[in-house]
Amino acid sequence: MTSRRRFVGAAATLALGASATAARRRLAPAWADEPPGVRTIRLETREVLWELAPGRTIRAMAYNGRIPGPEIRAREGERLRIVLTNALSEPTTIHWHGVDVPNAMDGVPGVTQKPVQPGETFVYEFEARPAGTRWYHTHATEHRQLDLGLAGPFVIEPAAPEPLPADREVTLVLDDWATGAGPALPPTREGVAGGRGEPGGMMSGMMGRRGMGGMMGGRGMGGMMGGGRTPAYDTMTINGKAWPATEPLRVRRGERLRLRLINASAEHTHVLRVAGHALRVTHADGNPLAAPVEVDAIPIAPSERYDALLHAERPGAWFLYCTQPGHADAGERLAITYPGHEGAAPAPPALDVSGLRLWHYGLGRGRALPGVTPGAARTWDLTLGGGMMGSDRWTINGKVYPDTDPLRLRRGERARVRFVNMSPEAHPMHLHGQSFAVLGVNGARLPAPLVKDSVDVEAHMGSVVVEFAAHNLGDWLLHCHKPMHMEGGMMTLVTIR
Ligand SMILES: [Cu+2]
Repeated sequence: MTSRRRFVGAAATLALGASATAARRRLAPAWADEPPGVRTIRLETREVLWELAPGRTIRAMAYNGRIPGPEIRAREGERLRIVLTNALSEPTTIHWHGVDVPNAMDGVPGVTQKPVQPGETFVYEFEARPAGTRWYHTHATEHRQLDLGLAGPFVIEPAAPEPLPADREVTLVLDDWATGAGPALPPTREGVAGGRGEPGGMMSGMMGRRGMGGMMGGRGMGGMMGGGRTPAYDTMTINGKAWPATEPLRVRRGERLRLRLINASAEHTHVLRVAGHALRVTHADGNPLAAPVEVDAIPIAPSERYDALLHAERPGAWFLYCTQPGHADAGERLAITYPGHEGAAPAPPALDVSGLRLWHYGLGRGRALPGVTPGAARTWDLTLGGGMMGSDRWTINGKVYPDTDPLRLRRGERARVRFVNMSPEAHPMHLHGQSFAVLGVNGARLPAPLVKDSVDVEAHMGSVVVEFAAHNLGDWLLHCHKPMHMEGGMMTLVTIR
């Protein structure tokens, strides 16, 4: 954009002989009020009719008419001014997930800003950092607006070149939908991202869920399940489309692709696999690992991101798909084709993951987290609870937001948070404003801390220990990223003064 603006400005001056400023104002009024060194991006929220797949069109909410919203690409440190115009008939805000924005730009209604009312405009301005696969999404009546499509990818390119370059990048946003048009998929209750230390433990959890799926079969009124408010999710999409409407990925032999995987789902963990190919995980939540980790499939909890390298070295036609029960059939697959195999039908997705190498937190070695200096850390124990007997009440230390106790920190202090999950569902816990290092999972210390901003705490006494340096001033939300759980109370504040 910057170079294009310069070019347009220069061309106009040559052609018209007018002052560059006047020419620029006439050609592109939006740029006229743009301070030097700032790039302006415009996002408009509005209701749309969105075709998930042929014959399955729904009333949804979109940024700039697209689901997911347009990919924002920025250079690390670049100053962005993002102008949000709300053309919905209800208030909204945008949260910049994984970006260390100033507190007033964080997009949390009632905490960092007033909700943006219908017809209003709000200007977000911040420096894009840290580098990595980030995303943006609504933070207002999130259960409804996130479910209806208000999310998009946000890629911050590092100032230094990536140590493992790729020939091409492909961003894939995974999402779950409750359209009321199909049988309900089994819920992802227990969580698989942490891995329970052993793939075997994880598998038994998955078998358990498959059993639950049968019990949860029918769909209730208005696409909602009978017990509680969890919608009956029936459609899974990749970049806003369900198979067979997903866009095929055409690759050449020898090509190296960087897949940027973003789970924008409200409820479901996805286990992503490319048939016939290994995946090399290079980044967790956008943050680089010290070395890539080769796996066969990657569990991704809601709000998590993984970057993975795919080396195209097996000509044919293959599915990229989710191995979770029902997901691939509900739309979560796309065809990967090599030249000469464009019309070929890939083998049906194999859902059995026994014997496969599955990513889990214990496999990744993160790099040092900037700002985390040695020294004593204050520790908070947060017990995640609620959800008993189908209740919609989700708690931290027995309390429901806004009655939860804030974690009060001074800038520069180090905080250690120990999550223990006493509830029957997994909770992907997300901290705003700064990333944390994951030190331990389910009682085992990780070989090296993994830097993330969301971490899945597995159900039934799963635990996670994280640590961060309080460096970003303000009031930051720490919450479960399943919107029904956050709206049910599983939120607290981290205040940094
Ligand atoms: Cu939760």
